[in-house]
Amino acid sequence: MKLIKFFKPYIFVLFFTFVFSYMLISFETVYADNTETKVSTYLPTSVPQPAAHMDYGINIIVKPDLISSNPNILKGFVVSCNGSSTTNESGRCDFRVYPGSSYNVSISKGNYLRRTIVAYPAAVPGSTYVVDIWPGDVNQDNIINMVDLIEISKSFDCLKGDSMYDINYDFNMDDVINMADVLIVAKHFNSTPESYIN
Ligand SMILES: [Ca+2]
Ligand SMILES: [Ca+2]
Repeated sequence: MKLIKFFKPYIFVLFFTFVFSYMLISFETVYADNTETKVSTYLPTSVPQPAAHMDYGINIIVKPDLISSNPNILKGFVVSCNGSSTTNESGRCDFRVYPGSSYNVSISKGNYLRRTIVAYPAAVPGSTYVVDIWPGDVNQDNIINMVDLIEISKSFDCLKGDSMYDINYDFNMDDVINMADVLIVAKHFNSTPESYIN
C-alpha cells in the first residue's frame, strides 16, 4: 500500500499526460479533416465546357431566280439555322455554329417558294452556300400554281401607289405589276419545295 501511495502522484501525472495527449491528437485530426474539407470545397472543379463554336460558320447567300435592278431584291430573306436572321443588301446571312453536325437551313420570304438545305459548318470564315430560290408562292402554301397567278391578276397593271398595288406581287420590284412578273411566276409553275435540287 505504501508503494501505491508513493507512486500515486506519478500515476495521476501519467494519466493526465495520456488524456491530454489523446485530446491534442484528436483536435489535430479534426482540424486536419476540416482543413482538408475546406480545401476540397474551394478547389477548382472540372466544369464541362461547351464546344467552342465561334470559330465555325455557315454563310448563306440567296440567289433569287429573276432579274432586277432594285438593290433591295436580295434583302429581307428570313434564314433559320441555329437561330433566325435576315439577309442583308448583298443577300448574305452568316451564322456561327458548333462544329461536327450538319444543320438544316431554311430560307423564306413572303412571295418566294420556301427552301431547306442541309449545310455543313467549316472553320471561319465558314462554309458558304449560294442558294437559288424561286419567286411565285404568294399565298405561301408551298406550291407555285394557278392560285398564285389569280392573286397576282387582281393587281395586274397596277403601279406603286395604286390601292391594289401589292409589293408581294411585284417580284422584280420595278414598281409595276405586269407581264414581266407573271412570266417570273410561270418559270417555276407547279413547283414545290421538293422541286429544288439539293
Ligand atoms: Ca402558292
Ligand atoms: Ca414588276
